[in-house]
Amino acid sequence: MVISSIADGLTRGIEGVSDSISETFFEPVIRLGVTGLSRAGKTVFITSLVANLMDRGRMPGLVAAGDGRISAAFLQPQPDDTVPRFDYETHLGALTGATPHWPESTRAVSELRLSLRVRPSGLLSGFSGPRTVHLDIVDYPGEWLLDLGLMDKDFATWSAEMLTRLEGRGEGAEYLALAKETDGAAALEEPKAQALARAYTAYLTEARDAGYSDCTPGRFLLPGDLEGSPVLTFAPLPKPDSTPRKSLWREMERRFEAYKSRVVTPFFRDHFARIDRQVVLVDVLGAIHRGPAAVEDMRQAMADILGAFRPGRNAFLSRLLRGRRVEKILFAATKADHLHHTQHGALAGIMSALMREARDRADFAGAETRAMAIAALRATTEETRPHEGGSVDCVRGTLLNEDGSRGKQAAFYPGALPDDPARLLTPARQGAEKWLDADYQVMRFAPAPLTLRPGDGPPHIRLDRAAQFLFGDRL
Ligand SMILES: Nc1nc2c(ncn2[C@@H]2O[C@H](COP(=O)(O)OP(=O)(O)OP(=O)(O)O)[C@@H](O)[C@H]2O)c(=O)[nH]1
Ligand SMILES: [Mg+2]
Repeated sequence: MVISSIADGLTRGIEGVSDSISETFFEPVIRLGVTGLSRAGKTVFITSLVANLMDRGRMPGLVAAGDGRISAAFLQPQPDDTVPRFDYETHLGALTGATPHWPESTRAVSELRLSLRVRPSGLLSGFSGPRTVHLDIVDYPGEWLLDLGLMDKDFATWSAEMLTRLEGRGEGAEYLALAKETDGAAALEEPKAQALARAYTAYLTEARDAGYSDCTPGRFLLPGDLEGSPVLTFAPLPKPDSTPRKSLWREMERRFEAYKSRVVTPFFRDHFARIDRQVVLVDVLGAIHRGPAAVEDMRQAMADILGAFRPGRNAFLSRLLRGRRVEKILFAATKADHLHHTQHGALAGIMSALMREARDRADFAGAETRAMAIAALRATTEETRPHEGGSVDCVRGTLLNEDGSRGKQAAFYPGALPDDPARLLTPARQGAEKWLDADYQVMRFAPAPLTLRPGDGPPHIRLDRAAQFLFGDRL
């Protein structure tokens, strides 16, 4: 499937450039945002989605594909010339090569345009020929959404809030001590500013590794090509009594404002504000495995991230969106191939409950929402094994060693997820240290070597249903 489709996509793509301009008005564009915290599975999701839209044999749940109305799918040059292209071919090569491996971590926004030739359905089908629908897929780190909280704050307010938060955290002690002995009224010395920013970044890194998700400014952790630039060289400070011109405080304040206007605003304006449909990927199983604190932290991070989807609360975002809104949001618990299908319902239930708590605070400005358990790339097969006189439903796959090499084949049972999500979410919220009735395991599996029938994309779980919810109505 792979080679022919890519080659096909390339030649067609080139044809496409010349005739696309006049047609643009008649060709609907769907901008699909794909986000999630780091390692949630964004890259694998996009790669497998695109591969499965090119070869649609495993996409019966996408109605237009099931009905055979999609006659072609091809990659085209994306419309945004300054955004890095999602490196589909490299990621697909990683996942489907002779010794398949997971793709590298990606740390910035990227975009890909997939165009579909679709025959209309229903009454219109006899009257009009196929149309082209463009799917612009935008991959961006969920962490960047957390910066929205900075937009309606000034430096003094943000500093005070951050320093208070650090008080309660062991990870923050070192930075706090440094900030307290710093005189913000003194004249700016660049090495001092850099040392503060470095120490604050070190705190953020530690806090993130400890499982906290409220780690702003988000770009400190994922700086990309901004690394070392003044917009990333600030840190929260206690406000001195006087803040003379050219003081450290004044310069930090200026850089904070620059971060908002030069880093955060362009992201929301150029990417976020243009999204029509959104999928938020969540590694629920990974969090459950790490324990109640990780689950609670993830719930809070989700609520913060999802704040971006209720623009009414944020003056900055309301101005930017001017009434535009995301029409559908899918919350997908990823990596469901770690579980036997008999447990997928429970996983979707937990995803839904996590999302419901966030939704209680806002209605997502009218967006339609859904929760699902999916696996973008299925790395396991199911197996029922005898166990203590009964049987147990497992999954089997190739284990992934710590160093990334492929380990041995193993059957694996992660533990029974409760049917009632409250059995996990309540102790998490109450600050339990470990799960009471059960222990949940997670293994990392390597992607399985694939031999695909012509017309079939890579194996997945419910990727077709996810696609149907996200954009099936527009095909
Ligand atoms: N078994 C299984 N593992 C998956 C699946 N999707 C992702 N993973 C695992 O999750 C890891 C992260 O996936 P990515 O797609 O790179 O995640 P990401 O969100 O793009 O991560 P960053 O680019 O680092 O933000 C992979 O290396 C795999 O180990 C899946 O469908 N099944
Ligand atoms: Mg990625």
